[in-house]
Amino acid sequence: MKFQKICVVGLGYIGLPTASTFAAYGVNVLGVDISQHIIDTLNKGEIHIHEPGLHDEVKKAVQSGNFRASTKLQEADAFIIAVPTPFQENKFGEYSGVTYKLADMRAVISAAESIVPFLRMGNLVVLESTSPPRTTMDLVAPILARSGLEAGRDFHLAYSPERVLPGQIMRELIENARVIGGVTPESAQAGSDLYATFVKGQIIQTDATTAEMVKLMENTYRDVNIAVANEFSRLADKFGVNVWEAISIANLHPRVKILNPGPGVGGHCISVDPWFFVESAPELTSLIYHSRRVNDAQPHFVVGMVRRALGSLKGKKIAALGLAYKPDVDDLRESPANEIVHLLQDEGAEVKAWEPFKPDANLAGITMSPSLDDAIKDADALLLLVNHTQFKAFNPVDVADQTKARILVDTVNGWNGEAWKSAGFDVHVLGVGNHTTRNM
Ligand code: SAJ
Repeated sequence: MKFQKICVVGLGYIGLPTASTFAAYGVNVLGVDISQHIIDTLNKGEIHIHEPGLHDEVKKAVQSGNFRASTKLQEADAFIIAVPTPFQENKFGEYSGVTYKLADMRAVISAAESIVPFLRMGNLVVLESTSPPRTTMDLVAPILARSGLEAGRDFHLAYSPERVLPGQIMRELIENARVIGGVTPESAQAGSDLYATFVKGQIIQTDATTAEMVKLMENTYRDVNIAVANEFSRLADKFGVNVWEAISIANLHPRVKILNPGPGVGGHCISVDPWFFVESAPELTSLIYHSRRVNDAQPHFVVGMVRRALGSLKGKKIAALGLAYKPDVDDLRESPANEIVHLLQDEGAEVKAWEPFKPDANLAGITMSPSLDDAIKDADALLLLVNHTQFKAFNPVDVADQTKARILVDTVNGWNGEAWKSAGFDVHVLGVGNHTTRNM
């Protein structure tokens, strides 16, 4: 199938890179979003989100005439839905005494509804938004049927999840393997034809519900594995063991690959997607549910560490270093560091946060420092929350000169503890128990 013109509905972290990449490969792309501000920004060749390489791509796409943004759809050969699927704010599910979060599918519903008037025989519609299993078949197909056309008979319908890593989206979009789940084999083929425009990785065709499950399985697998690493960190703490050493030894086993413990799991994917399984089948997802709970509780474990290092937190000055949800990104959404700052403040600590990727972030209830200097000057303790590459280059002796703090709490094993000890710091690393019981 040939695609001369496509509409991408939703111009966020996934929709915009996808739209601009299609444009770069010669497809005429109409990007659609409900925000007039986003539309105006993009049509000027500017962007509203940070992702390495994206600005250049969008600028070129606009200049070439291949990309235009609008709040209104038009007829096209294919429509891609790439809108957010967050949680519902005020509604929860309940099963056997367990409360779980519910997906808010309103953006997918209205995106599908907006396509109905423009849908024609032979078109292709692709849902990319991460969604609970069966969304394509049971939610999207019936909405599109309001056009009088039937999915799989009159037009093609497929689910194709994005699987790109924030920070490397532009490269991974092209290089990663791509799964396309069709409501029929012909729909899967049409989806493959579309993404073959730029995807260099393998394109795998399957049915829509399998593709939905694949996406959720990938992120759930990671969440469950981080949960076990986090639980190991608590056990190591209890038994006077260094979890980082123990993990590196265990990982020498040819069939073991334990992930890193840390202050918790953040971002808009891994901490969200497993709930879509729980919501769809609470009676079958005890492990997934409990892993989520373990990871969500990790910020409390960190606060316990800080309390152990500092005693009562009341009036204590803490410099929180790094607020992003993971290393080397500027995305502060759903960040465990953010939650930890709030929990410390709830116990009376005075926290100054420094995030080099967004020094002037405006976060409710958090005091941001404009510089490292300002954050650490009067601190009683330094709290390392994210393993940014630039933090690793810090010289402990220089830092010691700039702060009156002599306590360091490292939640990511980012710094060489011995060097910081030599510079006069009392060092507490997450998952490193007190070795007084060690027998060698
Ligand atoms: N984390 C740990 N320990 C680890 C690895 C990660 O605590 O060993 C934490 C990170 O610090 C962060 C969170 O987990 O807070 C998530 O980070 P991540 O790098 O694991 O993943 P995301 O959320 O940035 O991107 C994930 C990716 N999925 C997988 O690796 C299976 C990406 O490929 C997906 O496209 C993306 O979710 C998505 O959009 O779904």
